[in-house]
Formats: sequence, structure tokens, C-alpha cells
Amino acid sequence: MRIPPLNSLYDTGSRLLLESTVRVGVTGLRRAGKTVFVTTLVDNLLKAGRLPFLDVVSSGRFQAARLQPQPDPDVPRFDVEGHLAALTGPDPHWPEPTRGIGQLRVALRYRPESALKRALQPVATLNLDIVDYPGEWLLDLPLLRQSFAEWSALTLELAARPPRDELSASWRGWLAGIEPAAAAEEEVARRGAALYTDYLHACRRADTLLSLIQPGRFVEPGDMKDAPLLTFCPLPGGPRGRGSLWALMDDRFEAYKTNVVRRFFAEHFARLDRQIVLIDVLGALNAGPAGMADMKRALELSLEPFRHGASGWFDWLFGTKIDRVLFAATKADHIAAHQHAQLRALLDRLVADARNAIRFEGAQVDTMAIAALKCTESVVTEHDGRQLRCVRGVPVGRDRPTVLFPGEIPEDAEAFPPGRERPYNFMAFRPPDDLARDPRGLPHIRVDQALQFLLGDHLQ
Ligand SMILES: Nc1nc2c(ncn2[C@@H]2O[C@H](COP(=O)(O)OP(=O)(O)OP(=O)(O)O)[C@@H](O)[C@H]2O)c(=O)[nH]1
Ligand SMILES: [Mg+2]
Repeated sequence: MRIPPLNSLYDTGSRLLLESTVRVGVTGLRRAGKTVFVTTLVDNLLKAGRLPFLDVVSSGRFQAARLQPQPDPDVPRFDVEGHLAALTGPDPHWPEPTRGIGQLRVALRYRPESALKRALQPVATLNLDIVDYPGEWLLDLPLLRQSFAEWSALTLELAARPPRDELSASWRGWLAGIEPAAAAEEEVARRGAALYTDYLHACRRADTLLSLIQPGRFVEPGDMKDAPLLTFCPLPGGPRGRGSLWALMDDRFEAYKTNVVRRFFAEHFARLDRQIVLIDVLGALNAGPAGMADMKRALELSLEPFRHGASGWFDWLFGTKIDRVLFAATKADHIAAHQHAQLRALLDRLVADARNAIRFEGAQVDTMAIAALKCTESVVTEHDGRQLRCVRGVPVGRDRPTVLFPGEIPEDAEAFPPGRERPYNFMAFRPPDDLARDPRGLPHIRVDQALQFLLGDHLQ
């Protein structure tokens, strides 16, 4: 057993304390389910009514959890009360997409299992620190390894291919009419950045779930709205001389990397102990082969740090601290329970490379299919004499439960059923009614197993 690090053994009054801290990173592309996951996790820890697979609870050693002042006073607080009010209010709805960073600390009180720890103190405290942020920002990470020329070439190539070619037409039209070697003019730079930003917004709105949107602050600027640092866009061709438009944009790209990306990751990611990576595999299936291919590419890029352990990239970014990583396919309540193993198998294949690299680094890795908020029930119906396993829930925009057959999850991300372009149709469900009346915490699928993997050893 690994004994968690102890922050301090004695407090100022020389009383013995057993208090440790664990920072869990909740990572994921946009709309992966980070905010709902953090909300459920906190609500369930505070109420402890639905955590049968969390050992400290099932063994009766858990005492209580409480929200505490967060460790970094300059970071906005994660609005757990606001998100809970949205999900459990009289008109249940999903929280808004996240616009900036939010942090929260939950203190967990428990009776240690180990005789050694119990001898020191019968009751111990684990502070759980969690950070939530807009998923768009995650995709800035790979920029750190790219030059402006490399990033420009990749981005232009992608923008010229369907389904992005139509969305990027105005920006590419503008590019065709400018000369990157010409003397830099602020007005020209602003126009290019504005058209490129419009293209990114169009990708975000596209119904094929386009995940690859870079740089993240162009669409979710946080506190950087209108900053000159955001006034650049990819340019064709190679580097040009000093004073050129190319040189201006290259400088701004590098400044963005240093002042925005490096800072964000050093302040928040480098200090993590544990990591959960949430992936909306079902959303990508829903978006058809183009959406799945786009998400695969975005995942490959954002998981790249995990594949370069030996080169020191992993160490630089994450320190050597992260010793457990969980990949979770979210929103598993969209499919009937018997398909969960299949969803997990598909996730396994999607993250296979990253998983091996993390194992190689000596950290533990697992995968799971979870739902942060269970909005459906699995039901069996008959159709043409065949039994179909379906889900029943209330789709967004309706007020009555509907029974849906979500289809079978394919073995492989490429193995879409032949025929239709978009063979899956997972409808968005509304959060269930009357959640506020349930004292046990938000209903979920396997969030307790996720917690056991992420925190279980810290609560022994
Ligand atoms: N049915 C179901 N839908 C979910 C679940 N979790 C999230 N969703 C859906 O996914 C959407 C996105 O969830 P969020 O938690 O806001 O995602 P996020 O990763 O925080 O997204 P950004 O803040 O935009 O990066 C929600 O609005 C819901 O429609 C779940 O457990 N079950
Ligand atoms: Mg969010």
C-alpha cells in the first residue's frame, strides 16, 4: 500500500493532524462532460448516498465531506451551487458551457483503515482539489511542440478538407488575396484573425462535432477578450523577413504559447496528482465518420504528452507526480446497460497508445464507461417479434419519456455500420425531474468506481 503524502503532522497548537491533499485534474475536449462530472462528484461526496463502490463508504469508515476555501484565492471558484440548481431545479437543464477556469476544494473526513494511521489519529482528512475549465483550452497543449510554420501548414491542410472546407471558405478566400511577405499592418492582421475566429466558431456550431479548434482562447477567451495576443492566424508558405505580416503573426503565436498556454498548464496541470480524461465517444459516433475522425485527431494531439514520456515532455508538463490516469467514456446512459462493455472496448481502442505510454511511465491506467448524471432507464421492448434493449428518458425539448433504440456500439471507431451517413442517433436527454427531493446525491453510472480508482488509496 502506498501511504499518501502528509501535508503536516502537527498543527500550530502542536496537535497531531493527519491531513493530505490530492489534486485531481478533470480533462476533456469541449462538451465531454467535465462540468457535470465535477458537479456530480461533489454532490455525491457531500451526500454519500450513492457511492457503494467507494471502499471508504461501503466499509463504514467515511464520516462526512465539506466544501472548504480553495487553495488558490486568485482562481475563480467552481460554481457547484449554480450547476446543481440548474440540474435539480423545477425546470431541470444542463449547465452552460464553461467560459473560464473554476476551482473547488472538498475536505473528506474518514477513519483510516491502516493501524499505523489510526494510531496517529483516529480521524483523518483528505482535501480533494478539482479544477474545471473550457474544453477548448485543452487543445492548446499540442501548440507548445509546434512552430508557427508547422501549425500553419497543418491547420491549412485540415481547413481545406471536408467538412471544414465550406466553413473556412471566407478566411481562405482572404488568405488568397494577401501577401504574407508584405509589410505588417495591424488592420490586415485584425481582419485575418477575425475571419479565422469566425471559421472556428462555425466549426463549433457544426453538427458533425468538430473537436479540433485551435487556439482555444480564440473561441473561449476567458479574461483575454480583444487582447492583441489573439490577433494572428495561420499563414501559407514558409517564414518571411523581419517586419512582414508573417513575422508579426509568428511573434504573436509564440507570445500566445508563452503567456497563455505555458502559464495555464504550468499553473494547473503541472501540479496534478491524478488525472481523469473524459471522452464523449458516443457524441463522436453520433457525428458520423467525419466527426469520429476529427475527434480521434483531436484526442491524439491532446494525449500526445502521454506518448512522449521518454523525451521529458511528460515530466515537464505533469511533473513526475501523476501516478493514476483514468480514461472515461461519458454519457453512458445514452445506451442500454448491456452495451457498456462494448463502449468501454471502443474507448480502449481509441486510447490504446496513450495508455501503453502511461503504463510504461509507471502510472496506473484504467478505462470505464460512466454517466455523471443518469437520465435514462434501460428497458426491453418487442419489435417484429424481436426483443430490443432500449433506453427510456425525456429528450431535450420534450416533456414526456420516449423509448429509443440507440443501436449497437461498433467494435472499432472506423467500423460504422454501412449504408447511412449518420447511423447513430443518440438524442440529448433532459436531466430527470425531482432530483432535488432525493437526499442521496445525483444518480450516476460508475462515478463511485471512478472515485475509487482515483482516490481509493488516499482514503485507506
Ligand atoms: N445524458 C447525459 N448527458 C450528459 C452527461 N454529462 C454531460 N451530458 C451532456 O453533455 C453536455 C456537456 O456537458 P458539460 O459537463 O457541460 O461538458 P464540459 O466538458 O464541461 O463542456 P465545456 O465546458 O464546453 O468544455 C451537457 O450539456 C449534457 O447535454 C451525462 O452523464 N448524461
Ligand atoms: Mg464545462
